[in-house]
Amino acid sequence: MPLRYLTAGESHGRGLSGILEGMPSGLPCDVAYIHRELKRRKLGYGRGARQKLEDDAVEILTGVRHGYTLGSPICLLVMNKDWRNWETIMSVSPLPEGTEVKRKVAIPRPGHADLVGGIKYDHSDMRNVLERSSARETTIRVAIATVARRFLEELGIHVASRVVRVGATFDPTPFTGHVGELNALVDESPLRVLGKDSEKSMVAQVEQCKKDGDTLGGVFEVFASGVPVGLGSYAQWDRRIEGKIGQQFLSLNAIKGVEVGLGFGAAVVQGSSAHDELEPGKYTGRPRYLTNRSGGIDGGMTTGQPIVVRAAMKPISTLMQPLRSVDLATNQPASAHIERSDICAVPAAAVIGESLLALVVAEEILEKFGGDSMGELKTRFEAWHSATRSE
Ligand code: EPS
Repeated sequence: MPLRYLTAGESHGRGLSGILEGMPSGLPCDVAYIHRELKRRKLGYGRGARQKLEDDAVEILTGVRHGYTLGSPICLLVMNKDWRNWETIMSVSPLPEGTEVKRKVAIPRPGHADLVGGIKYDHSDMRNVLERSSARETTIRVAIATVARRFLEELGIHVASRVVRVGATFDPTPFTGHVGELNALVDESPLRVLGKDSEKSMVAQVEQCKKDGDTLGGVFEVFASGVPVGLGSYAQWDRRIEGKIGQQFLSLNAIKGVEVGLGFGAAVVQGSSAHDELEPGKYTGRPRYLTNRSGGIDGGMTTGQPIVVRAAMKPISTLMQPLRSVDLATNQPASAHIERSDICAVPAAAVIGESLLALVVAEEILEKFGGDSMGELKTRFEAWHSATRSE
């Protein structure tokens, strides 16, 4: 049975909920572990005021007993503290006759879902669009994915991330360490970046954008280590694991590009510099790779080397110095709607990217090894992993 999950909730509604179906029984699962990842999602210089407002305390409503999963659906809940300021605006019940509805959105923000969402769902008040299209949804997606992350850690698989670009500043610092140690290295950095010089330049850019009422995007890199050989398949288009990774990352707000391994860099080199040559392994009797230009994926399947994914995030769509737009009520030129927002959310997107990669790897592991309990799955996983792992 595939790993499935759904989320629900609006940014300023009562709360956010999510259901994860397909996780085996016997997995340790507690709110403290999930809450730690939700706090990491708030990281980053340039994050908006909402992050200070919310503590994102998560409740586990179902599927867990005495700290372990039951094998039944896991329902998580994160209440919005900000709801108390939006009770009338976001009231589920009809408002009393004559109540003025505040914070209506009639002027779309270029780059967000406002205009197209209003057309698609026939909403004249585009708040009905932005409330669900907001990146606030990633709060519950990270909560759900953190259960999958814990599942991977039980199997010795770790995910981590770092920022490699903010606006005009690229960080050339290579990361060659252990994936499990990366987050401790970068979480203290205001932009979650390895290079100190790059960090200074990125901070300066965020400060300038704050002064100019502008926003910034960038590029982040996500790793998964300890991944077994053979997740995904070349046998059918929709089983290629890089396709699933692409869908997950492109489903995240503001992501406009995804690459695996060398990615677009592979387009500018010759084959002799693009592929991972092999040599006889010293200990396993199996070939070992000399490089990891493939980013841990060849032919739709994991190679056993670390998965490396990079994603390009466009700048946040809400500018305090608003862009040109149109008042849909009058079809007259107007400045775009302004909503509380971030200046730069690339560090947060990197943390969310860890969750997205964890969801894909967990789904593929369950697909390959099956198992209704952690014991059953671990036996199969360990047998396969020890017989096929690359050096
Ligand atoms: C976000 C919550 C949102 C935004 C931001 C990210 O909360 P609010 O709208 O109340 O400020 O701060 O969302 C966006 C920038 C966006 O364009 O959707 C969060 O929790 O990540």
